[in-house]
Amino acid sequence: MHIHIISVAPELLDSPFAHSIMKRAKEKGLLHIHTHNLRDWAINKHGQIDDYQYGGGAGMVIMCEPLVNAIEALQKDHQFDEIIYMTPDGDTFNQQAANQLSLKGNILIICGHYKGIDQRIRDHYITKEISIGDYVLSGGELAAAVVVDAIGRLLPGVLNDETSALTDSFQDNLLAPPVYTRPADFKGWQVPEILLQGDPKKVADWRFEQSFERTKTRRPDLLGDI
Ligand code: 6GU
Repeated sequence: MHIHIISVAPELLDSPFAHSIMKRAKEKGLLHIHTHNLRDWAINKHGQIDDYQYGGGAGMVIMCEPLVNAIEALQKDHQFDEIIYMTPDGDTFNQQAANQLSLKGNILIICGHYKGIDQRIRDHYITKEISIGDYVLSGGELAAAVVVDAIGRLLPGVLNDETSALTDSFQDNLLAPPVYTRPADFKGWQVPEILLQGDPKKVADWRFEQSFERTKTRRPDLLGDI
């Protein structure tokens, strides 16, 4: 899968993909991340990409011209399945959205900054608008990193244990059950006996019960969807 990201601060996107599972996904050739600096399409030699908003008010707005030039330059070489704008007023991201995006081959993500991007770009180029939650970040980069991570780990072959993404919290609208590792007794705190006995059916039933109870107390809203 190829993910292109247009940003005014592409350095923010280096570290999130340089470690652990995302690093492995890239090394295996399963995930290709291409970052682009919007400033490369600035409208003048001062590097201008934003301007005051019509109607007045604080905060700069990213201009149409540099962003359209950036998008169209990339479109010459790539056929994007989605052009996504990261914005706090977008659709709230969740596991289902991650699952759907993980099936695409080529996506372009645009990170906003300041007051955002000119509405005409949203009207004419953007196919999906995503927020990662009800709070405001200073730019779309960290949100884009969250989305790319959530998508990247779903790509076939990225996780070592092919089944492990399926048992994540949210994948079946249930939170994940508690997990334990050695020792079985730590300071007198015991691992539940059923996990030590090794009866797979009993373990599966116990995990489902724990998931269900956890979801009921912590996130009853999720159970409404079952
Ligand atoms: Cl996608 N962008 C910004 N700037 N803030 C956010 C967000 C996105 N999602 C939640 N807050």
